[in-house]
Amino acid sequence: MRMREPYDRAPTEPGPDGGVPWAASSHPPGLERDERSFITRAGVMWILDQVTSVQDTPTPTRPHPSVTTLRAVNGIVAAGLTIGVGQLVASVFDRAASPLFAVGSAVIDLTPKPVREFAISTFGTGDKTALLVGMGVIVALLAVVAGLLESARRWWGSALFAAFGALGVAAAVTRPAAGAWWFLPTVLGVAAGIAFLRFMAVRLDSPTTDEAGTGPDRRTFLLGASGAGAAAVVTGVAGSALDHFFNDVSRDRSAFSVPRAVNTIDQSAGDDDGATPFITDNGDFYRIDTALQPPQLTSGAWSLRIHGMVDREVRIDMAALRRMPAIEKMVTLTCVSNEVGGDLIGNATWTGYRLRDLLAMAGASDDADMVLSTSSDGFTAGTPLEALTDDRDSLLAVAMNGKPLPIEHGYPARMVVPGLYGYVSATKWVVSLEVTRFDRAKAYWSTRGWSEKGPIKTSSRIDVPRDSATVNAGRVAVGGVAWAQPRGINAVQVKVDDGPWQSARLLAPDNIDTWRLWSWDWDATSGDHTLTVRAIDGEGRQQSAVVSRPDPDGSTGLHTIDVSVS
Ligand SMILES: Nc1nc2c(c(=O)[nH]1)N[C@H]1C(S)=C(S)[C@@H](COP(=O)(O)O)O[C@H]1N2
Ligand SMILES: [Mo]
Repeated sequence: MRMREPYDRAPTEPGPDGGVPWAASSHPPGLERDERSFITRAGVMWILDQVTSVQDTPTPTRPHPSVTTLRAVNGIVAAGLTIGVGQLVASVFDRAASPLFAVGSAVIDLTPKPVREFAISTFGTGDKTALLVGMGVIVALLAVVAGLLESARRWWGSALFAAFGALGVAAAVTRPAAGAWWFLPTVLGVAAGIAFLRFMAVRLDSPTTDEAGTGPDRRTFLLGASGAGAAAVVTGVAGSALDHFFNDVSRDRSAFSVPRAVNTIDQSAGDDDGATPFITDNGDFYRIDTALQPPQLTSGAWSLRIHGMVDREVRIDMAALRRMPAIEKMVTLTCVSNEVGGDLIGNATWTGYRLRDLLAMAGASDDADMVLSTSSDGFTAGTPLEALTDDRDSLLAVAMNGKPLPIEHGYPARMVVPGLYGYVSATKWVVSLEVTRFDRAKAYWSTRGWSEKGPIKTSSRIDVPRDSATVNAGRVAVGGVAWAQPRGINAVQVKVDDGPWQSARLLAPDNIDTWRLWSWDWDATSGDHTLTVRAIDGEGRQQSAVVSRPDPDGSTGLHTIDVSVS
């Protein structure tokens, strides 16, 4: 049982110039300086007491936090400080250099294939948030260990910080886009963390602090911990504010004018009674990439280097690019990780420049068969040279559905290649095209067990009714999408239970490079039913019914849904 400590002791403890510094600025009129500082200090102590569970009425079940708890808190606050300072320092140069993002990005790059697939199928586009939360939990646990160790065995907690600092530095300097100073955010962050950890451990371990965590140094600790905790938050927030100030490209993007295309495509030609909109809104478009934070690249800072097996190396900036004729084209992007029935697919109108024209400026060697494209954050894709030079009009796109590319979709420039999965072709934030050969270069996912070539497999999906839906007997509208870029879709068929395949109606527009909307009227009878869909591509070939996983070159199998009819 513990009693509240008498606060009237507080004002007699001298602060600098007899008061406390934070009382000096704003003060209620009519109070003497001593009274002000007393009130302020009493206020701070009151708040501290609330957060540390000291009660007026003796409550033996809620004692002071024990010194063990305080040691754990010490570790957590020190870790918070490390991360906050790291974010702040990184923001001045490049936020990707912060220990948090560098380690997170390294984890993404090192994630084994099954784990990545699990993450994408479990968290979808929220996989990055899930990673950050997971990292937060691990950091917190390690921080607690460090806090306890620092007291149990002097310097061991600091050593743990240093060890993880070394990991952070290793992660940062080995990022593909790393600059020479990328070690700095981690080093300064860890230095701040260790300084705090050590300083506070001395207070906590002083003879005046007993096992129950009481004693004068406890106050020092709590003040210090709250201060450092606040500092961690402030540096973190200031870091992201500075980052916005220095690196945010949203203003640059708003000022970017979409080039006028020399061709026009008829946007009104589509039937509008599809189960899914033919054009996917930018905001609804799936996003898949390895970037923990989308790279921030202004249109002025951007340029594209075309090099390798070429007659002459070319570097083209945005101004030069804009002098070329722009075209627009509807293309459905598809992710190789898309499961049967999945939603990692979207269709947009892209405005951009023919990659064929750009490659022609450099003059690709006849010996070359691959273009290794690289993004500003070091992602690479290996695309067959032919897919970029034949008449499918592969694009270096700068606009998506009439708007500058959204930052997470590759602003200011990305590749869009009809007919190939995104991982081998759709490089966002693209800054380099190396003309090379498949037997000389390996792209990001090809070094991680995925197929070198990624032609899109014929597939189809039922969007209405939803799986497990209940519908009324009678006429039920069934509909969805089917795709086989760049072969197009000849037919879509639906079957109920083990019944015969029945032809669905294909909606306009009919494009070989986009998905095709379809609909089918079902005369539903009561009971539980399974609906299955399959597509026949433009070459007359049926979608494969063999069930296979996305890994290594795209899933196959037929999409089915269960519906109960009442
Ligand atoms: N820079 C970069 N570009 C990238 C990727 C990436 O990880 N980094 N992922 C690719 C993959 S796997 C796909 S499916 C498409 C997705 O494009 P979206 O996010 O615009 O839908 O981008 C491709 N381009
Ligand atoms: Mo993908």
